[in-house]
Amino acid sequence: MSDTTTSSSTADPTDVATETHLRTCPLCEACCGLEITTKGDQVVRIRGDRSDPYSQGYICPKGSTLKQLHEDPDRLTAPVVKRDGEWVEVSWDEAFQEIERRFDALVKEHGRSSATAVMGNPNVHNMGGQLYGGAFLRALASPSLYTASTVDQMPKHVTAGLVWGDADSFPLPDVDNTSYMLMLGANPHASNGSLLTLPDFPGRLDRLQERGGRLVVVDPRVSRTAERADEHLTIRPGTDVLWLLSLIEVIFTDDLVDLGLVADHVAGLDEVRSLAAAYPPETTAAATGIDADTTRRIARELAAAPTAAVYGRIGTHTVEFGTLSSWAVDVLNTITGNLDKPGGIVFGAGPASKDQSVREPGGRGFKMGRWSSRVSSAPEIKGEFPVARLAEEMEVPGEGQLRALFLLACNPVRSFPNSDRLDKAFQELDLLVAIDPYINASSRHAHVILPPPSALERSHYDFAFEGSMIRSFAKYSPAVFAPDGLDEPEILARLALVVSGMGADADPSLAHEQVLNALVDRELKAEHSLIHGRDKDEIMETLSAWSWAEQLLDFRLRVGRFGDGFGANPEGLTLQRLIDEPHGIDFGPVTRRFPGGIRTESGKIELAPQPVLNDLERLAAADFSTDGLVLVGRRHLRSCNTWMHNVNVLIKGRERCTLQVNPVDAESLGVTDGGNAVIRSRVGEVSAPVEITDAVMAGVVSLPFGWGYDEPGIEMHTARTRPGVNSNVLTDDATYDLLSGNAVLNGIAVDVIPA
Ligand SMILES: Nc1nc2c(c(=O)[nH]1)N[C@H]1C(S)=C(S)[C@@H](COP(=O)(O)OP(=O)(O)OC[C@H]3O[C@@H](n4cnc5c(=O)[nH]c(N)nc54)[C@H](O)[C@@H]3O)O[C@H]1N2
Ligand SMILES: Nc1nc2c(c(=O)[nH]1)N[C@H]1C(S)=C(S)[C@@H](COP(=O)(O)OP(=O)(O)OC[C@H]3O[C@@H](n4cnc5c(=O)[nH]c(N)nc54)[C@H](O)[C@@H]3O)O[C@H]1N2
Ligand code: SF4
Ligand SMILES: [Mo]
Repeated sequence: MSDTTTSSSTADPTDVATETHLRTCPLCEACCGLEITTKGDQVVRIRGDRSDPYSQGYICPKGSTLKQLHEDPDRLTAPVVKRDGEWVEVSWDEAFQEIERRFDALVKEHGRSSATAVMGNPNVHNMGGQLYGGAFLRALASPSLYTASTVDQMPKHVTAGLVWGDADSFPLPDVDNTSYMLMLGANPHASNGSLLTLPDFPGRLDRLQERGGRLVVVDPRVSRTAERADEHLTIRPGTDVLWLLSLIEVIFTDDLVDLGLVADHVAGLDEVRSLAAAYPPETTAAATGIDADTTRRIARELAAAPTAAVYGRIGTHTVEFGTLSSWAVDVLNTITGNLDKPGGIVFGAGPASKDQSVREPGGRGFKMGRWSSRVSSAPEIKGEFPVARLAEEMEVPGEGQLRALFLLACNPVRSFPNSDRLDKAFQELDLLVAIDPYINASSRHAHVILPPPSALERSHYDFAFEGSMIRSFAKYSPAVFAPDGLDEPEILARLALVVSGMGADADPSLAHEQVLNALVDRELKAEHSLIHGRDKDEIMETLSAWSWAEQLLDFRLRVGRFGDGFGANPEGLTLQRLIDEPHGIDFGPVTRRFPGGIRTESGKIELAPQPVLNDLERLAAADFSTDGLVLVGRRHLRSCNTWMHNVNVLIKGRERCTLQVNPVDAESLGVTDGGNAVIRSRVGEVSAPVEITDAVMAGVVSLPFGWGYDEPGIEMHTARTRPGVNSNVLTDDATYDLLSGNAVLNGIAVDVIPA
């Protein structure tokens, strides 16, 4: 079902036709449109698709490396099983049989609570994880679950859940239309954005400035984004919450509160006023390093701007009070009249999703802590436990001790805090299964590795990110090449059958049918559905021509907000229509979400939810004394978390895994530019080359995240030539953001000494 425009090439004597394939880059949240030229089974060229209405030709240096990733000799193309310490390539049947043998024995002896799943970032970038991950989890029936959300955005889920009752509706700054953007702890010039799908985010910031808008960046480092901003404020890591509370305080004290379009739907304003009163700018300046006059001025600018958007990301979330920071951002957007407003904060309206705004306000609200973890009693949030509590669940004996882990696109030994501790615990497991293309720091400890096909060998739709776009946009990417192995949906389906006890030889379409039937049944029953009460057989018959993932996609598009409702709206969206418009379809800017989309029990936007009030007491008791060095991370445009350093074009050139040290600190520490330094935290130490630079504020050092490829057993040979060091040896799992379970990855107390 591949859409290709074929043209015969006159220049080439070999007479193999060149083909052009249009698809979305699945590597980061920007979701850029790509134009891929192939000749036979070779990729000739990858460039930005200028006719993609959302990304308009933008591409970063990673986008074209889908070719190198596809061709990487280290990428596994068949399952491997470890026998007597050696990797042996096996058939898919043998791989699933091996898992079945080990898993059944384990469950018989220790029960289902001895196994869990750990899901990593790439799951949100592929249809396998998005559509069949849930089926696997249900089949696994483990009382626990760990995902990369608790090293990332869980604070934003929690506040979205508490404030407007929908944990998966992220507030999106309308960058294309705003006149003032206050950005904290994000560096889209490197990351291309997160919880905000905005291809060419840097270019869009330029245009914001060109049309007279103002960009203010708050970051302990002079990131590339900070450098280009109209104003950059350096802040002591981990103190954003204090500064944001001061902004709120000024807006109340100066009587600048304006609730704008949501004025009739806000509760808790008086509570916010009284609790912010404890944080006038003078009281937070010493901790944050931002003087009171500047804070007052920014608060007034924010309130006065015709449209404004406050945006906080990794740097504000992966800290001890990440959820309070996230909440304070939501409060600021609300009390400056920018919530649910064009040019302010908008909400996604993905074509495969429902229109929330047409319902009455109110809902079941957001519940957390419905159960807790075994060792530390950490509350579940969105069904998950904090990854910072994973190691202890493997280490501490007793009923429910974790003995089996399924790593679904996750590399915890590089991406989770205190990773050396995890590394040791992984070696004690009775069963470790990794769905991963590489033998890396985590999967080297696996008993079985199941490799997914390359990104070019799979079809793609951005279920996760269509809702983070400021326009409603849909695009389908058929596979460029046929998979050389099992597609990820089928890997997950077969794994689901194995762990459900149906066996390695069961027909995987059983798992798919379960997913499809559940989806269709739910929709047929739903009162507001376009297909409420329709004949199921007719619907199933219509879908049957497609492949598995396409059946689910076609269904969701057709019952979604622009869908054809299986004939109810003949002009509406179907998968076939998307295939016929391979650059993607732009349905225009997102429209207002509230009040219909408010899903709290009260039907109000709850600015002062009880869990936040409780956590503010924890904040009041916290120690923000400023002595000692702290470590923050950073990303580079040519990286992608913990796995893309095996692409030579992305790692060549200047050494990038350096410890950045401010000249003032370098002097007192006695470290030299280019020399090595030992960086030591409570939990571990690493040694890295020093880069002396004004790009970090005094008192702060920075080491990038995602490196460390030189340990035994890691089979990533290009990465090994520039291995770098793993910054998560230093991050501490003892402290975490209690309200969301999120790990603390920034603001780590460290000592630095010359090596
Ligand atoms: N110190 C520090 N730690 C951090 C962060 C930080 O800023 N600082 N950032 C955190 C954040 S935001 C995140 S999201 C996490 C990311 O960390 P992880 O969730 O571990 O995700 P990745 O490193 O992107 O990839 C994980 C694994 O997926 C594999 N993979 C790649 N593509 C596919 C695929 O299509 N299918 C499958 N099955 N596997 C695939 C890769 O080989 C890799 O082994 O790290 C977190 N850790
Ligand atoms: N090239 C590339 N792109 C990526 C990724 C990648 O690894 N490489 N990863 C993807 C993923 S999974 C994610 S989640 C996104 C993340 O995207 P972003 O949220 O933009 O993350 P970073 O680029 O790490 O930028 C975080 C910034 O926070 C700053 N910071 C650290 N501590 C604090 C603090 O306490 N307060 C404040 N105000 N700032 C602080 C850091 O100096 C850094 O500049 O990027 C995605 N895109
Ligand atoms: S910014 Fe780069 S990695 Fe991200 S989607 Fe676009 S091309 Fe791919
Ligand atoms: Mo992330």
